[in-house]
Amino acid sequence: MKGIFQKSFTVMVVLMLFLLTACSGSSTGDEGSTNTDGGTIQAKIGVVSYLTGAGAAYGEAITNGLKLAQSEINEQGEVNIDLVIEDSAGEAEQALSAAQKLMNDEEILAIIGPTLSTEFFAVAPEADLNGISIMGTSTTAEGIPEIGDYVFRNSIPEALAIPTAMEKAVERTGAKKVALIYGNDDVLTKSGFDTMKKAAEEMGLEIVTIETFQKGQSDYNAQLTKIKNANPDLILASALYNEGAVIMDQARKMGIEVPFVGGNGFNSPQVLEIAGEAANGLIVATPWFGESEDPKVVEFNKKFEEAYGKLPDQFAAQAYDALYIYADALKRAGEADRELFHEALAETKNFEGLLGNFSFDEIGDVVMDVKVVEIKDGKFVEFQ
Ligand code: 1QQ
Repeated sequence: MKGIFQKSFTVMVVLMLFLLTACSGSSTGDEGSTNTDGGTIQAKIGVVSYLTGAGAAYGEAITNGLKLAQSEINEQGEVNIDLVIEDSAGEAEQALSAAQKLMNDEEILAIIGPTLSTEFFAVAPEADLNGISIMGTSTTAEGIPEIGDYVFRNSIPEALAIPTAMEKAVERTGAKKVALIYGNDDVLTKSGFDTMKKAAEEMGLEIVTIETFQKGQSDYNAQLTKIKNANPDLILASALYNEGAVIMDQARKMGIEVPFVGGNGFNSPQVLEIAGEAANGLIVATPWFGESEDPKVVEFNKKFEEAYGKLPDQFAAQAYDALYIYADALKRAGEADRELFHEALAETKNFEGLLGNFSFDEIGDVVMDVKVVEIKDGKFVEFQ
């Protein structure tokens, strides 16, 4: 009698435990998974962003774009995304330790960021080894998606953007002689320079001088004097905004009037903020044009301004699209599982975002159109 009672008691306990687990819907040990709640797929996404330091405006725009997308996506109800945001301060080492913390948390499904290519090259190989998808929303240096299968980006590579801007600039100005200036201690600014030099050579332009600088430099007199004396028709500058804007300001003060062609680092309203009038004559390529009449862009501008008190820039728009791309992959994956998510993400094709039609190519790089814009009368306008 006692035996039967004990047996049925054990069966009852096992049954109750089973029911409890089934009802809570929690999955134990399943990487990247969290609860599915009434049909909504719950997922935690880790974000590593440049939130403090000289280039913090990049990270601020990115995280604001992500948060706006998050609130809309969660409101739609099919998926519910929790963002776990870590600051990298624009430093590769800090980015790596922040990313390691995220990767070691089994509830983190995938990662967005870090912001700079310099940081991304430290983090992405580790993410790839750990089998966790990572996507750069602002990283444009050569070689990023090639890091591995789990590595993606939705930002336009410099190798595509810079030659497009250079061609337009040369076509309009008839430039024949160019001067180059670049930061030689940053992966992106170095990569942008390599692209500029190669494109200049291919276009048959004469390179009259090549100048370098370092992060945080404040005086560019030596470099700009050489550039002025070499008398170029166009200056090709590969810099992040905080150095790039100061270079333009000092160049104009020295009487250098020729246009600048910049890389992705210049795609920020911070250039105008810092350089003011001196930023006129900057030409850059970008997938984003804030003045577009596309209703999606108009709506995004409105919501962003309401939420953050200023208009979005390219970095905010790319981050916003990135979270929607993740949400779309998550829906197709059907559950917050790192492996299923990775497979679905890699298959992203013809996603219609703020930045137009978007697909990944076979290595996780972008397939999309770029526009050329210039700063004229203190404003980014379409290049004519
Ligand atoms: C990179 C970039 C920067 C401008 C991002 C802020 O393009 O580091 O790749």
